Amino acid sequence: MAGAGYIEKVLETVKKRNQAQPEFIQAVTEVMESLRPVIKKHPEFEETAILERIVEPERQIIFRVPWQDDKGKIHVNRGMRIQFNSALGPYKGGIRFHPSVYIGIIKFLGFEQIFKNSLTGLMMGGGKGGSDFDPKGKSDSEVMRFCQSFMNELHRHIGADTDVPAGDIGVGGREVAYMFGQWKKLTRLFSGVLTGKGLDFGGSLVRTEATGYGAVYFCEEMMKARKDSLEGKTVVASGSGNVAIYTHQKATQLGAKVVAMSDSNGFIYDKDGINLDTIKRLKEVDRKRIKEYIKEHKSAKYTEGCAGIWNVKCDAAFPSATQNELDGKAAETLVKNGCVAVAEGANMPCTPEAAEVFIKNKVSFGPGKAANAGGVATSGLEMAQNSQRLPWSFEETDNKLKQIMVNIHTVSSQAAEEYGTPGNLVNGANIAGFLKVARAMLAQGLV
Ligand code: NDP
Ligand code: 2IT
Repeated sequence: MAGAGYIEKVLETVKKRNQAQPEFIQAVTEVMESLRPVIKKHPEFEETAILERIVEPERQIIFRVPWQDDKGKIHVNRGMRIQFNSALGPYKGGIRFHPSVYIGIIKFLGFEQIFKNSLTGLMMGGGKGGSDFDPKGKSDSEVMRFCQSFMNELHRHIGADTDVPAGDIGVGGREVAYMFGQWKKLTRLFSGVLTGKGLDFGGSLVRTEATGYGAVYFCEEMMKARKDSLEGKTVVASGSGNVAIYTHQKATQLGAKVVAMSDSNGFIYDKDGINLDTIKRLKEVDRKRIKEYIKEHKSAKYTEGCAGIWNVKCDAAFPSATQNELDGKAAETLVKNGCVAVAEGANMPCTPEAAEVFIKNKVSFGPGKAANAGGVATSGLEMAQNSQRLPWSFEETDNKLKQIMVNIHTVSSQAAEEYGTPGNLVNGANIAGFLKVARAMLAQGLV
């Protein structure tokens, strides 16, 4: 039978080559499992070793990042950029600063990014970067010096038509701006080399809101498919960073009530709905812990430990913090409590066991590479505006974002159906994202 044993062979090599990188193996395994019917239908992908090629990054760059703290003490962090796949366009993907970063995390993120970027319909390849630098508790000057040192090496490898980084965990507008300043100084170029820039120097309206808004637009499409909507629904969104904050904002605009949010220390529950102005001030301006919220809102309760958030009863859940934050047991609790939709705002926040529980119980489940594609999609729109040297209005950009999210839901649903698992958006997103990349790789020859 065409394809028999091919997936197993590829997975075996991936496991052997990438030992001690469980997140990368997890992400690859999920995609490969989805691709079984595709490989059967398209023997040309096996003949041209598309899978062997797609799981191997085109290039991996690892570098030293030395920097001095405010007291003059020298620190050395590790920086990296994985340029995973350029079949569809320049490498594109965020940069993560978090102490847990190592090559396996950046590789899993870069791999996911290939298919996510393909789903947006824009011309973007897949990449990701980061460092084990911890921005928590650092002064602005320390963060600036770190970003400058990081760019001292990274600038050799990126460019508006080569590789275009953006933000991710620990990297927001402040860090992108510092990196952009250093890029400009080193290269004497003012170009769209990074996205998520400030609005005064080439950033796009809606990029700040885009991932959260996009996740909610995607969830609304899943609700529509169930002949329902988010209006009047109770929502839980984990995390309290960029994605969670703008998920809250859009879900609330659509008539839902967000009752729980978290950070890595614990979660807050407010039955009246969490006040977003307070969260934005605490998190975006003061950079404080979420437990401070209860000092200002007596109706709210704080619980130590972030995993407990999934015990909060809700109709829709948006895991928007980090990988593997929602396991099989948490998924069962959500199902028992009546949750009907889960949209992954974060990358791979649900374990494979959790995803299985949702799919088995007919919970509408939007995998990250589909549900959180709004961020990178709007980065793609920022690149388009930079090329045109023209800014677009909020409304125009938001409408394009919404259209892209609706389209991702449509093509993922169609692929799921066409390849034999109707309603399974994990399979659908993996297949629809893969097919475009695979066709492009095939057409471009053995490179
Ligand atoms: P932020 O840095 O703005 O916020 C991250 C949030 O998640 C914080 O509340 C943080 O809490 C929490 N968090 C981080 N690590 C952990 C952990 N190990 N355990 C528990 N909580 C944790 O990042 P973003 O909001 O930008 O990113 C969140 C997720 O969304 C990530 O998975 C990212 O890859 C994904 N994503 C982001 C996009 C974007 O455009 N920004 C686009 C698509 C996906 P604390 O402050 O305590 O660390
Ligand atoms: O995971 C992601 O898609 C992001 N962090 C956003 C990447 C981007 O280039 O905007």
